[in-house]
Amino acid sequence: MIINKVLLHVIKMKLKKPFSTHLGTVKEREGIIVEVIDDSGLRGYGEGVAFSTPWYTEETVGTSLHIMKEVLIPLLLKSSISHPEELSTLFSSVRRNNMAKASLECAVWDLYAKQLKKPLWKVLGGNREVIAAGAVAGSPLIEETINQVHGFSAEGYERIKVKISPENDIELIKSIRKEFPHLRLMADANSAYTLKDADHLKKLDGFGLEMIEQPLGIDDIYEHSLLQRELKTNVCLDESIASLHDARSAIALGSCRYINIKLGRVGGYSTAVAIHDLCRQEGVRVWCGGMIEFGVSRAHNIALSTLEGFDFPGDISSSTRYWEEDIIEPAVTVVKGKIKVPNGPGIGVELNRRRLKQVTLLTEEYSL
Ligand code: OSB
Ligand code: MG
Repeated sequence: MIINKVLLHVIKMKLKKPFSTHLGTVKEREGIIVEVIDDSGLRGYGEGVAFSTPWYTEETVGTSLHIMKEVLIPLLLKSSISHPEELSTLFSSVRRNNMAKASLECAVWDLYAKQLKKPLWKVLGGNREVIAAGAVAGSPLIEETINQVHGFSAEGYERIKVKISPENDIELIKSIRKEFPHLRLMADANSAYTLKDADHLKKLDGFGLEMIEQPLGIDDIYEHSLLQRELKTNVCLDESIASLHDARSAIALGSCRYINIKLGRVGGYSTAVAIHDLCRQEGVRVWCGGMIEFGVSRAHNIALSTLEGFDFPGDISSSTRYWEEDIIEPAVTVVKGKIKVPNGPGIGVELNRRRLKQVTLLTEEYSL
């Protein structure tokens, strides 16, 4: 593959409604849209999913841009790779910075599939024509969270996640269960608890939650294994799993029964697929996480979710969940809780250049 140009578009869009966790509130989303262009003019698309500030992981839009511009893009432009798998070796001289790596790696996979004139999901070995969607409520208020759950449920979402913390957990889950006794419901704590809260968390066992995501420390694997032993509710790890090695440790220790796989958090498809394969072999279930992302990342999440092991609905919602208008066409739509996987080459969606331009703060071009 000869990649002779890379474009970065830094974009910013207002969310329709602010999204809150116990860590803070996202009102506007910045992101980086990546285009890698080959010698015949074909374009692969990726998206940098770091936030403006390091509230979720250590990376930010600023650190991603720095690592991409100063290190990763020069490496990519001067290399000659024949397959996107080779990027993990090419980028191995750079520690972590997984979201920066993933944005380029995913763009190269898209380009590679377009060169083959095949949908990316088929190139990856996926076998699902339709994937199950899932929505996440993000309000600090119980009333408003319940309203959001009503809205999602009316739109056809069959699996709904809510954010919890010690301040709202029991009351929130109890009130939702009262109105939705049979809903596939799960809770994400984004590391709001410590092991001392084990007895408190046991109180959630009676509500039939599908799982509780990342209750303990963002880089903890060991204490989650102690907690999982105490809880009936399945533990799912998100923040703690940034590599294949992390997944191996979590499985060996029995720290979780689910792993939320995010392309950005693990550095792209190579590691995402390796974690998926390992989990299947070891009987740990996986699903695809979300990052309040724009359409390019949504399209990649859809491609990833066609792999056999992604049999639990992920945090993949329609473009209209967060955006008045997305930057891709066609936008992602959810019908009866499902998303149809596009069949065009690569990720199967195009950039909506008019919309992209409206929300672009800065575009930079790098070439050989
Ligand atoms: O912890 O899964 C998370 C959004 C931003 C950062 C972290 C997380 C989330 C979500 C997914 O919960 C929300 C979505 O993309 O719909
Ligand atoms: Mg999470």
